[in-house]
Amino acid sequence: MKTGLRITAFAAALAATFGTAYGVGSGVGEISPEPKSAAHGEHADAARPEKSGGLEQGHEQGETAAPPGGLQISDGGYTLDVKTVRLQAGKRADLRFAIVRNTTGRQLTRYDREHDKELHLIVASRDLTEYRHLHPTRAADGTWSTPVDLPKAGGYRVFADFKPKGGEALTLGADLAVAGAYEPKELPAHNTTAEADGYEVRLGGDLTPGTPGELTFTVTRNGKPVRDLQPYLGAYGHLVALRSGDLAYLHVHPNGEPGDGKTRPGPGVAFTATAPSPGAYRLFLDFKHQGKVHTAAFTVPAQGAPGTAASATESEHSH
Ligand SMILES: [Cu+2]
Repeated sequence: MKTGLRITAFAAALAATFGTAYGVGSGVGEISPEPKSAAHGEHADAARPEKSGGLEQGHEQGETAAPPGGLQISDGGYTLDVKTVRLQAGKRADLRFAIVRNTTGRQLTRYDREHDKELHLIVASRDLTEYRHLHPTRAADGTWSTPVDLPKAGGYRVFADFKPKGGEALTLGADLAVAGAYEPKELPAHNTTAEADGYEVRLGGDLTPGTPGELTFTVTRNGKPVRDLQPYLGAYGHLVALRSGDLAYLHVHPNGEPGDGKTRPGPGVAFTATAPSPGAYRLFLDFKHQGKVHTAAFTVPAQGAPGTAASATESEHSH
């Protein structure tokens, strides 16, 4: 997708809505913070004419700045109720939770599927050295559960990424404690190549605060490009970016999809990403090859201090 020129043209306008999501072109594969409600509370289900297309099309320009997803346990009229708030390090156990509608106190049972699933669950350690992307099963009463085994003790964050039926996509986040001897780790150093189960993944491109940029992951094995990646969740890769320091959640998807006539099954998988702020981000790429899903992790700095770029200075005046 050659959206670069359009993106450049929009740069000044985008800067004014620093931290919000942007709609560009068809919207396929764009990356931005999770769509958020401009207004919070009871009207989460009310149709918003400017937000009709779900996760991908839900990113529109011209909205007021909203925080990235995952920072709140309750948003858009829904609350993440984690029923298992404590686990034991190294012990496999069920993680149970539900999405509760604030107005009724009832557990949500009707969802719109996104990327093949009603709900995506991400579990990450606060130090960003542990990551799980899970697809729990839902009981008829709306209680979700999935087995999880977290080898390291410490503070974790649980993210539920879902779309209530007819509503707006949301990512809610809640804390999870894993008991055991806790050894906080430093954020892994900036890297542009990562090893994952014998695969090497190379990252090209940059994260620039407030500006969409293309990130390309190239998958090789034994020095040979992998050209037969398999679709996973409707794409050739699934990328989650978490901001170091507060674990703000950016759910991102590739440019193009399998079967669109132009997207190849590797070795490159491209995304368009917008960092909501300067800082360090941890990127987790899931890809599927020969029937197995692998995860490659990267630490990526988003460069540029606030106020140094002309565009960032402009945003000061827009308040
Ligand atoms: Cu998922």
